Amino acid sequence: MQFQHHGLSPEILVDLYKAMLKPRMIEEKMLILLRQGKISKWFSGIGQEAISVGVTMALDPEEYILPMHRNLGVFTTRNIPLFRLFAQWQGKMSGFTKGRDRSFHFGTLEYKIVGMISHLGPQLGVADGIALADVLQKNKRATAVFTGEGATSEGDFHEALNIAAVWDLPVLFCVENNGYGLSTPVNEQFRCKHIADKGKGYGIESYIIDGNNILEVYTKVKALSKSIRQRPRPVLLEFKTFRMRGHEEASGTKYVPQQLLDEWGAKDPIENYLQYLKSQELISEVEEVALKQGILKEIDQNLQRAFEEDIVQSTSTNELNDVYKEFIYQEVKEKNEVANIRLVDAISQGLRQSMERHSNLVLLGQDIADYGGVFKITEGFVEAFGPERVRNTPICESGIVSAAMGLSLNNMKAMVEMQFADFVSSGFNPIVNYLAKVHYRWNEPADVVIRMPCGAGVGAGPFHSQTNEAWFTKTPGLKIVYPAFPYDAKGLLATAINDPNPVLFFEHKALYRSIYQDVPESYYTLPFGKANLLATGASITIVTYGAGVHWVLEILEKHPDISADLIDLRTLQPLDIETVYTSVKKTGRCMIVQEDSLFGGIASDIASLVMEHCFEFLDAPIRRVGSMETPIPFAKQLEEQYLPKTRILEVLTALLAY
Ligand SMILES: Cc1ncc(C[n+]2csc(CCOP(=O)(O)OP(=O)(O)O)c2C)c(N)n1
Repeated sequence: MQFQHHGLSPEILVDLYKAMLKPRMIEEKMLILLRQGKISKWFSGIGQEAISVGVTMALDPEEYILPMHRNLGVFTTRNIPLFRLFAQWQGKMSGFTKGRDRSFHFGTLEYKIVGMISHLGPQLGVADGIALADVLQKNKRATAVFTGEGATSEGDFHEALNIAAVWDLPVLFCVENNGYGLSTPVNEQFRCKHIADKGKGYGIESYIIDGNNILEVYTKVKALSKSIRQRPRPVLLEFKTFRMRGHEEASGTKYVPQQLLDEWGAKDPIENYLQYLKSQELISEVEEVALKQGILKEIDQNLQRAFEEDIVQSTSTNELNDVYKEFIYQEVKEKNEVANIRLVDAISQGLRQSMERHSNLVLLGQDIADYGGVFKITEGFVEAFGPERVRNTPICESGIVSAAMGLSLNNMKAMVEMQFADFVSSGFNPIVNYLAKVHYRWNEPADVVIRMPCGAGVGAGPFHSQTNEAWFTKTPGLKIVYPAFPYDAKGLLATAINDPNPVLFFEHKALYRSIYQDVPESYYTLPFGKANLLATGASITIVTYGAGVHWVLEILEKHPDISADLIDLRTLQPLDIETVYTSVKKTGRCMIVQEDSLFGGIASDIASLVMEHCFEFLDAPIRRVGSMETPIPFAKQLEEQYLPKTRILEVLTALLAY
């Protein structure tokens, strides 16, 4: 192995060795503890230390690094106190996740580290968002994100590189090609010769670096990070290396030919570098021994501290309180001037006023810039706020939701417009696994609003008509808003943007241009978790939201003899179930109307809650009305048959006669 010092000072040359030695020695200790049953799982980075250490040493301390499961060297090089790392691995309080997540699945903004989620790929898009925030805030900084060669097969890799390319984001995409993704060798993972070959496809620079040679890693990354700070652009780096141990310790290396292990064993990044330093007389035997003793002592002392710490204790209240970041609702009262506008106008106005109030708010979405979005909500926004804050995105929902997460981690707020709510399925993973869980896992909120133009009745067929709120009401950590009127939509959108938690904001397309209301022209907010009682009556409680509200209103108008409480939920998470209980206790009957197909929807949960809490007050069974259990058909007659609108009166009448 050839080492060239590239004029680096003796101190740096030795520091690089020290920095690699520490994670190696920690790992060796962990392997012993694993055998003793004192820790549960271990993902080894032995043999790959030069990459984590070289990249981290090359970056400035205030630059973000997004490591994966084999990058212990990132954490140690950023000087995280070892007892905190050990406590993290033991699920203890001094760790970074209060015992809620394991191993390297955490971030710590104190050290500018943003750890992975198990799904690997979303990490790459998060790096894009962090880098975008740096560019927008005029910080001349680079961001480094790690991935294995296996995870480059995920769509997220493609999306993140493509986004970074079209937006000229200063991201170092660091691929550690260690030969295997669990048991799958590279030739079953991709067809090109090198991962670096893929850079060309994205129109970005790429380099192959010997990942076992610390001097090559450090000097190349140092030069590239300097360059991309000055001239922001992404760079793809393929580090050639090898995974010397099993995917995790329990899975072994039986499938790896011994010859490969021998070849790469001879290229050990630490041992070879030590010999080089000795040949240059930069380190002596005595210094080497003293260094190792020092690290060993540090490990033992810190381990003892972590072992001595009590196992984590919590209460269910504590756990529940950490799902969301605390948000103290600030009421902003409306002024008197009103205009009679449509739902679509109210949303546009609310969004525009939020852009004026929050200079760190960035809008992301397909065709939202000059084109104004397919529903024209952002028409004129580019002129008002500039193309940096109103950004057309490539068609890549997962990458963009991840980028929104990254913006939030780096002091910005993000609003993502799904072109149609249906397409959120392509961004589902980062929403339910990253945004929803990040505050509970490591106390950082996802300050992201995702706008969801949804709903049927517009003859748009199975992929442009869904109202898919139930995909998300299931997931703790998300807030779900679903207004039925322009006034509510404007005020609730303002609150959604103020709230630092991830909010899915549903906007019914069929209501966009059909529902008018007098709406205050000034900025105002409305609170989450407060249903609206739209009609009062004695005989039955009707609970609904979105288009359902207008269907029921139409029926009540046509049948003034029906004496009903009509509750518009407005937000589904938080859910104002108390208003429902109060009403049911008065009326003794309850019907819930939802537009989505019935099974597994919010109506089922409300029915259960009412049954559990109001059983003695009920004079009739609770009835749910929803769409048929089919995809949404295109032809008008079929769509009408699918939707519940024509079945509401029948159920209502039956319930009243019960
Ligand atoms: C979306 C997803 N699919 C599968 C897995 C299971 N899994 C975890 S790591 C891994 C292999 C990753 O290989 P690579 O990206 O090369 O990284 P390495 O482990 O080699 O460092 C697999 C299949 C996962 N965590 N997430």
